[in-house]
Amino acid sequence: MSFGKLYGLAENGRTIAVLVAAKHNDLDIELVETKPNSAANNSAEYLKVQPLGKIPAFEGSNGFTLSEVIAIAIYVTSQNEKTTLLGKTKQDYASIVRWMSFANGELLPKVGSWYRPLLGLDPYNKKTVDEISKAALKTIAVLEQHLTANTYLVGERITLADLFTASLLTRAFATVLDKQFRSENPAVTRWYNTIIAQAAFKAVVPSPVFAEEVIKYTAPKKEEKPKPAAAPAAAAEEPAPAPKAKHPLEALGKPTLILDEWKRQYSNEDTRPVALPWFWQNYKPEEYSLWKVDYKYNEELKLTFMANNLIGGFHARLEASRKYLFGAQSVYGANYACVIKGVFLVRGQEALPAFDVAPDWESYNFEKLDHTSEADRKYVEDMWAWDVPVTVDGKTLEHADGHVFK
Ligand SMILES: N[C@@H](CCC(=O)N[C@@H](CS)C(=O)NCC(=O)O)C(=O)O
Repeated sequence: MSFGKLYGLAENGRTIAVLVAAKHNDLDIELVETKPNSAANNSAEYLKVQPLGKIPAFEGSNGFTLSEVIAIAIYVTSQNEKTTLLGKTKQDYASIVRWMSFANGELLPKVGSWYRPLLGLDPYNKKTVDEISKAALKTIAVLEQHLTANTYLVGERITLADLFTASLLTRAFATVLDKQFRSENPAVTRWYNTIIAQAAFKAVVPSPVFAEEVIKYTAPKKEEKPKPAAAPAAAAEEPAPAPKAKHPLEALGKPTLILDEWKRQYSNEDTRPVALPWFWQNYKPEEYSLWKVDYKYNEELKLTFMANNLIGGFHARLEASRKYLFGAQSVYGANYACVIKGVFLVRGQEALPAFDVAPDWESYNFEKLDHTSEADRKYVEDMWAWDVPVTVDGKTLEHADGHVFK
């Protein structure tokens, strides 16, 4: 029976820490994918479990709830009366909590502030990133010094402190603790490699990523668009009161296929057996068009979670067109060999009026699909169902992650 639910994200270090601790004790915990700052974790219900709407948060099958990752990890670990992960003595236990607090309160905020702007998750400022990288390295130096004299963080065997700290460092190793860092910090590197090779760790993170070089910040691609043609002279003479900018697609009027109704079907019904047949029965080709929307610069993509962040950012920037669009875009493939593909349903017969609200629309190729073609219909379904791989240059790329714009 499941011990409880963990609200978090599979690639999130704090979530990984709890899942690894649970795995080590053979506790079955269900991960409920929860994005920070999303509507779901700002619901009154979620805030009862995590009052700040952050992740991770725990909800036991017996109704007990807990927030704060250190508390959750200790609670999960202590379910096994015989666990060795919490040390032998009171001093061991206090030292374990010391390292967990160090990792959660000192290390993660600093390495996170280093890689988050590089990943486009926080605003980028070179000077700030340079400064924080120095602070992060100074903090990791504490670990390097300790692990030069000690095999593990506490005592002579692996404890929760090791599993926890290594979990919190997974994204840092994937992005900023590069080859050069690793050669300059042999003790931390040796220790990290030992911890990630543990069965419980491997079960949660089968192939941790190691950055070759510190990832580079790439500004969103955006080309200056020519300004729309000036209004006719007569109109220009009499300045009209500033009208509330209307979306150009509003001119198309109200369609008979209500987009929200389709979005509800997609969200609430099983995709293949119910939602997709509903879609084709109700699709109005004179009101909407279907578009393949693929990323132009796949060769620049590195880690799949970074590619997925790119999709998330694009969708956030499409907000002004939410009334006119539905779509799903996904990352297919693996780290360093992935592509972004997807299909959108667009109000009207052109893609641009809906997409050019996002400054990075030019990073995507738009290809109109034909709803009467068997192959195109299958393509739409596959892109919205996320259950089949794609073939690119003769290689099969499995579905890795994605975002639905609805
Ligand atoms: N003190 C909390 C911090 C949790 C936290 O900051 N989680 C991040 C993700 S790793 C989050 O939810 N961030 C969203 C936000 O700060 O709004 C804990 O230790 O569990």
